[in-house]
Amino acid sequence: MNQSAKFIELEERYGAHNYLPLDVVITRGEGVWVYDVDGKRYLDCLSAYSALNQGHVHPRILAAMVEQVSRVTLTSRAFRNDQLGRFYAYLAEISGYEMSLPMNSGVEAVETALKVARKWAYVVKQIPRYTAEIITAAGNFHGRTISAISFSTEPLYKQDFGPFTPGFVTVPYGDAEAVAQAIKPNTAAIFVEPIQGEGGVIIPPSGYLRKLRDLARENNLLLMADEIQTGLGRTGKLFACQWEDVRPDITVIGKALGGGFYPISAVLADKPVLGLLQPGEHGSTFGGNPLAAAVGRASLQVIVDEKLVENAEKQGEYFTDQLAEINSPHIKEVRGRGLLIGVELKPEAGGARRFCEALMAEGILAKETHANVIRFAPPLIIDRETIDWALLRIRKVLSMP
Ligand code: IF1
Repeated sequence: MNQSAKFIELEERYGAHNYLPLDVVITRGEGVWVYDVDGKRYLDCLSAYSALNQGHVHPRILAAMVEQVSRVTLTSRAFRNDQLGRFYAYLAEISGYEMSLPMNSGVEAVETALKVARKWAYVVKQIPRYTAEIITAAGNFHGRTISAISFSTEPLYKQDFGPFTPGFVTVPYGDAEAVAQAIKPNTAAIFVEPIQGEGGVIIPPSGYLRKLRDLARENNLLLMADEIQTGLGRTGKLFACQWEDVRPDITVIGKALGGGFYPISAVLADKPVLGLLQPGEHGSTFGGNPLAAAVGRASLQVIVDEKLVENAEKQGEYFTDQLAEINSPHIKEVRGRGLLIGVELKPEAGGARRFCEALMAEGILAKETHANVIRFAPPLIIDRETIDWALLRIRKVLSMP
């Protein structure tokens, strides 16, 4: 029995079975590479769903973490700490938003943003209490809480988990006219992903976000973007909304904000929105702790100093172009923005999973999304030589029968 089998057996026996992972047991990561317990090396083309934009165990984030971890890790927000303010200030400087609110997981920041939008609707827009509606898009993924699954359109994520949270309407993604039709006097906000990651790397028609921005302005609504997966450089801009020069009223980030070291998320907005929260109305035991703040600031600094946004754009363009040139009978479409790339296979290709398994055998870790899309989203530190290394193997796998 190899080493892996033992660990897989333990997971299967004692853990809940809410995942079906590829059977690779990772024991070490460095940059774009991970190593399994049997010593085999793989290129990480998932980056923990974009939480590892800076690569595995980035030395600078590691140093910031170690420095802070031996000093003080948790104060609670009952007291102040000397890290949080510096994290806020740097986030404001690079994001262009006046304020932020730190949480831990992505979905907590989503919930926080939804609460803020509802409060804004009652206090500022003055719609009748508890009638607020938020417009969301079909095919969305915003996390796993009951409210987030309440407006999911994926049966797998919600069946047997009701009753659901009211106050959400869902319209087709990419269709600004459908959003316009759904706006009512009690609409508080429009909430979308600029590109749907889990939805299968779905890039909306150009002009979509711009139109939503205009609709929100004309109808006195908040435009809210979930940039948890698309933000922090992944698509070749700091935020994917910048591809259309759109600045949402609220942007939610997470994943790479923690550099892969620590769960850190945040809601970004200006004072007229985020400033509405009063002491005691919202909080989190761990949100904004000094360790998170130090790691978060270092994670952002790496993105800026190493020009990861620019590298994502450049390498992403090359990677996508090269994938699009692959002459495989299985490929239906290649689409991508920066280093968020989806290769959609034809229905008759037999599903993306078998290709991900074949890629794994070749030393590449990628994860299917939906049944027919292989997602390639390596760390943003990847270089051209490594992409060429991957392309050789991807071509081989896509040429199998
Ligand atoms: C899983 C998916 C990706 C997200 C967006 C909020 C969240 C996510 C746009 C919630 C999280 C993750 C969660 C993870 C797998 C992964 C995922 F396939 F499920 F949809 F990335 F594509 N908004 N996405 O992508 O953030 O609370 O998890 O920190 O649930 O298995 P979280």
